[in-house]
This record gives sequence, structure tokens and C-alpha cells, in this order.
Amino acid sequence: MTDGRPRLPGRRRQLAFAALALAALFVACGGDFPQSSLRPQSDVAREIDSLFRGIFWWAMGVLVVVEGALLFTVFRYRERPGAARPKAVHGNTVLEIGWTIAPAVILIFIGVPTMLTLWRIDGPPPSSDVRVEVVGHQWWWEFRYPDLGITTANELHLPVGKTADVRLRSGDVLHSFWFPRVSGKRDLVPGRENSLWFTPDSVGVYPGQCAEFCGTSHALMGMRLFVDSPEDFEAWAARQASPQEAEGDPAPAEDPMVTAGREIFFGAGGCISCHAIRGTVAAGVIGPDLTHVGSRSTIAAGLLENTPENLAKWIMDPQEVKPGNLMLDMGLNDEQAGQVAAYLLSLE
Ligand code: HEC
Ligand SMILES: [Cu+2]
Repeated sequence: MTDGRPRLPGRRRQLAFAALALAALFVACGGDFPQSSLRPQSDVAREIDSLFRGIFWWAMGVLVVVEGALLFTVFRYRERPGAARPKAVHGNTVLEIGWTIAPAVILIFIGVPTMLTLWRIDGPPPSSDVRVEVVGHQWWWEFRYPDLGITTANELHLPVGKTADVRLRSGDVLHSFWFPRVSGKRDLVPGRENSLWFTPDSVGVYPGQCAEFCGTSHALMGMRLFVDSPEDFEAWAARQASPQEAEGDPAPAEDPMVTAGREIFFGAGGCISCHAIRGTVAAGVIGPDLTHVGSRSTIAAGLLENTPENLAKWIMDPQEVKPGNLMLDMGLNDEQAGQVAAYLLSLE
């Protein structure tokens, strides 16, 4: 190279680079994606998914035709040395009628299935096997089963193959209920009740997420859906519905940690001003119902695994774990937090 211009990479090198870049791009498609609505696991999620796929292929058709025409024109009529100027044309009735009618027809093929699907999934549930009331809070989920006498938080259990009839309310600001693989998405609006329904069709655990910005820790407002076999659901529901023993009434051979933790929870810890434990004097309504908190797999809206260490960490410094959340630091030391954690884990 003597003219000082940078040397362009050879065509081969360009191709190899493009292939590598594409490969890198597609590697990103290989994950597990537990929150992908493209892997539907309920009647409603399947309807939404097939609607999406239909619209996707129409859009692909439009892309190919329009981009094809564009690329053809760009290459076919590009300026070449010595070539004559192409003839300028103005107006073409056939083309213009064509590209007015074609989009209208495509919109009918998209619009009709869209409206039919919307009416179906927005309509009344085909049956109402399990009624659930969801209340969104900054930044956690309250789940109540009015027919089963259950109140819990952040972990929703449903029996497989049964239609869940879900009512959605907000305790404070806008939130949005979304288990991408199962439920469809719907907002929780202050002062108004929304509803949705779905019939989960596969046993498993599905993560969900608040999908409407609701403040500082919105991103930490997760939830989990456990789709259980009928027997597992039955067993879970029976346990959740039972109250705990009254305090001052400890089981005979109780762990001294648990006894100490219970004392702090109902006394100096001040926990009962915000939390309820059914069957006891704890009847607070600011925070999650803790009657069976020991049976949950996670705490703080899916943020931490439910282990003694994590519980103690949360109790000692909830603001560090989830900035801005409404639980106060009650000033417990290491030992006290460990004892309270032991007590909470005993609440299965
Ligand atoms: C001022 C009210 C308030 C007080 C007092 C309070 N909490 Fe909380 N607590 C909350 C709120 C609100 C949440 C939900 C936080 C979130 O996830 O955003 C919570 C969450 C929790 C959780 C997680 C529950 C779950 O299922 O995710 C535990 C465990 C807990 N608190 C234990 C305690 C203990 C133990 C005490 C006493 C030392 C206590 N809390 C005192 C308001 C309070
Ligand atoms: Cu949110």
C-alpha cells in the first residue's frame, strides 16, 4: 500500500467476521428463559402466543416484500459510470390501488383474530375452580384464597388443570401482574378491581414479575407460581389454612432458639405491628402474612432464598436488601435476628 489509504479487509475476512457476529448473536437465544411468553403453559398463554405468531408471520411477509422491493430498486437502478439516467415516472394507478388494498386485507387478517382472542380472554372464566384475590403492594404481592381461608405472600400455588379466577387490586400505586409463561398480563389499578383467568396445564415453578413501574424497588417485586398436582395442592392448602398455636403455648420439646425468637417477635421486636400470624395476637396488615412463612421457598418477593441466614440478614437490615421498602430496621442484633429467623422457619 503506497497511497496511504487504510487497507480494507479482504472479502473473506469480512464474511468470517459476519458469520462470527451472527453466531454470537444466536448464542443469546440458547438460554432457559423462564420468563419467556414464547413458551406458554396455560390456555390463555397459548392463545396469546398463537396470536403473536400469526401477527409475526404477517409482519415477516410485509418485511420481505417491502425490503425486497427496496433492495431490488437500490441495486437495479444504482448509478453506474456511463449509464443513462433512468426514466422518471409519476403515478401508477394499479400499484396505488394494490398497496392500498393489500394492507387493508392484512389488517383484517390481524384485527379479526386479535379482537376474537381479546374478547375470549377478557370475558368471564370458563369455570371458576380456584378464586384468588391479588393485592399489589410496594414491593410485594399479597395472595388470598377467599374460599380456602388462606392468606399468603409472593408465592402463588394453583392446582394443575384448574381454572384460576383472579381478582386484582392495588394497596397503593399501579402495579402489573405477569407470569409470562402462564397468566397474560394485567394492571392493578388503585381504586378499581381488574380480573383475569387462566388454566395452567403443566406442573412446575414459574417466575413472575411486576410489570408496571411502581417505585424504587419495582425491579425487586418478583413472585413465583407453583403449579401443583391436585394432591400436592390439597396438602398445601390444608396446611396453609391452619392457624398457628397461640404464643405462650409452646410445643413440649421446642428448640430454645425458637422460644427466644418467638418472645422477640411478639415483644421487643415490634414485628406484630405490621405482620399477622393467624391464631395469635399478631394481626398487623402492613407487611406479608407470616402464618406459614417457614413453608415459602423465598422471602422479600422472590429476592432471597428462605434460609436462616437470609432471614436474619433481612430482619437486621431490610433497607440494605431492598431499598425503600416499608419494613423498618427494628434494631435487633445478630443473635436476636438468628433467634427470630429460627422462630419464623418453624412456622411451616
Ligand atoms: C413497619 C412495618 C413492619 C415492621 C415493624 C416489620 N415488618 Fe417485616 N415486612 C414489612 C413489609 C412492608 C414487608 C414486605 C417488604 C417487601 O418485600 O417489599 C415485610 C417483610 C417481611 C418478611 C418477608 C416475608 C415474605 O414472605 O417475603 C419477613 C420474614 C419479615 N418482614 C419479618 C419481620 C420481623 C421478624 C419483624 C420484627 C423484627 C418485622 N418484619 C417488622 C413491614 C414490617
Ligand atoms: Cu412494579
